[in-house]
Amino acid sequence: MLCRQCEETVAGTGCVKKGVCGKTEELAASQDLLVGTLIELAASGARGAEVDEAIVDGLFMTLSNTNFDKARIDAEAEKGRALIGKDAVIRCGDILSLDADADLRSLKELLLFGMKGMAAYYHHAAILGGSDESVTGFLRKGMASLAKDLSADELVALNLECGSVGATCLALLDRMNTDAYGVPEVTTVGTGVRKNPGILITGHDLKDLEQLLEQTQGTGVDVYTHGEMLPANAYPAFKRYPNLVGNYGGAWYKQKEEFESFNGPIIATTNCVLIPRDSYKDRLFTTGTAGVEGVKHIEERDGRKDFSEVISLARRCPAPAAIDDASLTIGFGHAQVLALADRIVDAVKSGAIKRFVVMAGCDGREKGREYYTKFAQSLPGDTVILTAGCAKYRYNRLNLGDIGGIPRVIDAGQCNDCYSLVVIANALSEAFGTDLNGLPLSFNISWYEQKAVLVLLTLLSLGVKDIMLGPRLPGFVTPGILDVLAKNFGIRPNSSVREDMAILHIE
Ligand code: SF4
Ligand code: SF3
Repeated sequence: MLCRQCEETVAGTGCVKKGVCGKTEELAASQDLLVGTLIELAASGARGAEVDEAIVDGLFMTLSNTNFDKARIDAEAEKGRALIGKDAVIRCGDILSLDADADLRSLKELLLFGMKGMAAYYHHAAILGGSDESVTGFLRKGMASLAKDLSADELVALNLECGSVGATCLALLDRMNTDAYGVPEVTTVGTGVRKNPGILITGHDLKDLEQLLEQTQGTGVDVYTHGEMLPANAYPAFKRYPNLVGNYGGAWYKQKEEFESFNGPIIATTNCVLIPRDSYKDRLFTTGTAGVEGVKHIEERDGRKDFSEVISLARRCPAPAAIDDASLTIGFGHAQVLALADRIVDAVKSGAIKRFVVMAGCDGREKGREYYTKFAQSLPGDTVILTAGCAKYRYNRLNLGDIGGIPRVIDAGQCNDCYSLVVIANALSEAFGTDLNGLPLSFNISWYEQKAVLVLLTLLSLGVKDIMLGPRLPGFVTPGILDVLAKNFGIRPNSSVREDMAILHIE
């Protein structure tokens, strides 16, 4: 195997025996075959809803920390093969087979990983009834292009197109979420526990939460969010459920300890799910594209998932053990921030706010990610952090205060809500009559998986320059391609907090 799609890849170069994430060689081979099948499917010219769904779901299942169930990956590849035709010859879609030239391969990997992120976001929009042929059409074109001999220029253009279609996809998801569940409201969420038994729900799938909340009414079972489900607490449609208690724990990589102490069942709706410890394996359930071998998977039937087994298990379990009892302020989607626009503009004009720093992205388990906590702590009091994704867990308990009522951490929600950050940045550009690069706005992005790759491509397609990326640069980017990214877009790695503050014009 050779997998280097995420930030935690071994030595920053590639997992070759076993993934840091727990992916085995056998599972990696199955995932490569699935990707190869999707490339052939896209190249076959086959069309239709089933084809698009196969590409979207198949790509999402190969995203880091999403599906560790070989049988399900193999079944998905079989589905794709059947759509091509019974004589389909599938070449393996592993990274070495994509191109012989290292730089061209690197550009193809960047494209493939960006498309994995796009597939994940599109899957979420599609669950809520959203569709957009420009997204699915691009995924077919982009996947088919991986099998072609293309020049570096053609591949760079495809990557930028991926980013720009990514913006469309994120806008669609934003619309579907707010149409279904209302506009997120600024909300204070507790992290403490109550005495009832509880169910913990993690991942990004809001529809799963909706069905769980409906089905737990009157059962005496509480519901807690975990990881990327935290922002759900800000939606009006979920706030009306009295048994939605709040958020339990932190980012995905802490789940082995936190799922243990939760005591009750856990539903993993998407990434990030980890291979569980035995201590809670029998309490873990997956749904949707998520999967782990030996862990019960809840299928959807006629648009409904039946969580009765989870609820009855919860009733037999002790209440969760408290981890802490903090208050987190969330819900700063674009609607809430734009409502504050006049105050924000005034604060910038008066000098009360000197700079915004986008610190969106992913969290992860490496010690080096303490950098983001230190960076947030070291920011001067006249700086505002704009965030989305699980990266926020590195600093959302720091109580960084506010500037004249404008919080110093503006949390737009899940990584799925990155579109809000784009809307906010565009509104600032308009207010100040400058392009994005002329604003007092810096980017210090932390990445882990492939949704972050898509967001990065989206920012590049919007013309954003000088993005700082960490904690390590992608292992799939060759020195040659890095040079192109540095020269044309000013992308650079992070280093020490002090040096980076100076580079990002933070005084
Ligand atoms: Fe390694 Fe990341 Fe691939 Fe897992 S997803 S095998 S940790 S590169
Ligand atoms: Fe996090 Fe997995 Fe990327 Fe949604 S939950 S941001 S890492």
